[in-house]
Amino acid sequence: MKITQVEAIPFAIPYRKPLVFASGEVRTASHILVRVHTDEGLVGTAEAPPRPFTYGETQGSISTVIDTIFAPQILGDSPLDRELIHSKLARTIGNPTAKAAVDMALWDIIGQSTGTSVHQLLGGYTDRMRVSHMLGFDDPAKMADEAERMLETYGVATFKVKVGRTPVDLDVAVCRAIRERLGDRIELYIDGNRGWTASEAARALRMMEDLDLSMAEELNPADDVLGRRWLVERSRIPFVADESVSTPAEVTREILGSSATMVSIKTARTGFTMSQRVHHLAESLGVEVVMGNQIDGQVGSLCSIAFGAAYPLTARRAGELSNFLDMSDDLLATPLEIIGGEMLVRQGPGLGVDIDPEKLARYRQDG
Ligand code: MUC
Ligand code: MG
Repeated sequence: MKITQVEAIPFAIPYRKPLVFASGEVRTASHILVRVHTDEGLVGTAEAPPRPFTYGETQGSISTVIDTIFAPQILGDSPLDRELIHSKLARTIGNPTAKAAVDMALWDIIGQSTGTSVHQLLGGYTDRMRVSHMLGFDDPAKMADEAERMLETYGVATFKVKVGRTPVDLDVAVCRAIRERLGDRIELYIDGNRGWTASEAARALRMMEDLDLSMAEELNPADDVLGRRWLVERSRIPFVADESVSTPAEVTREILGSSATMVSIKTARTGFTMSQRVHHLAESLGVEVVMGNQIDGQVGSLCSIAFGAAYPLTARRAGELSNFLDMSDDLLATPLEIIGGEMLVRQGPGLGVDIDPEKLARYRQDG
């Protein structure tokens, strides 16, 4: 089997409820749908979300790097030879979501060609995950309303609250409002997207000591090397590295450098092949993980759960799988569902991505 074509299709779907956080905001899902074709007629599909504020990629840069560098490098290769393909992709530095989408499309082909779900190829530990929902910046009452709605409508009982604004009291008030509204029915954790300094973050954590937060993510930049170590040493809850660990090597550096005590795994940036390495590394180091959300659409969320439910370590905590609910529409013919706070893995073969052709025609931007 040989790769005959790699498509990078830009599409745009507006958000009903934009997500605003310390490093940026998303109002439209302007993503790239990646389709890898083979001479046996199989097509692998995945999605790349451009996040300029996190990785420097844009919709234009992702389609350009795929069209002009990655596709010519891998045409004629077998989708089974992932290590060969990755050695070629690695000649271009950066571009994590472009590489990840190509990788996941290859796994989709391998699953289809063997009649197996990607989830089982990866590990097949469980068929479901508990779901965690990300809450972007807003007023305390509105954010508590949204958390209550998610709990009542979907049974979602884990919330990651975006923080990192100054003065820190703004975000402390939000976390307090959510905890007061929903009590011990929910798990609450925070993500600063590098918005605070070490001392601001330390103050905020002190002010929230009674709120039973379960984790704190990227409260200040990992590049504030000593400030970050100082903060992590004082934190009484696990400190999650997210955007500071976009490669396995960065995981090693941040964990061994005591700049984090947990790791967020995002298939949107490490695909399945590199996410496996991050997972195995975390497991070997004895470090907990959380399945993160790159503000994924349904295709991306389907990939996250295929990976997250494949291993005990990734399935242990609720995965961030629900923010596609904030979009006005999506591309899948059979939408993902969240029931009783859980999402089921989509059965294969492959990833089970069923793109609705009419929706793709409506939202694609390449004419
Ligand atoms: C998150 O966990 O940080 C916001 C920026 C980004 O890169 O991902 C999102 C969610
Ligand atoms: Mg994060």
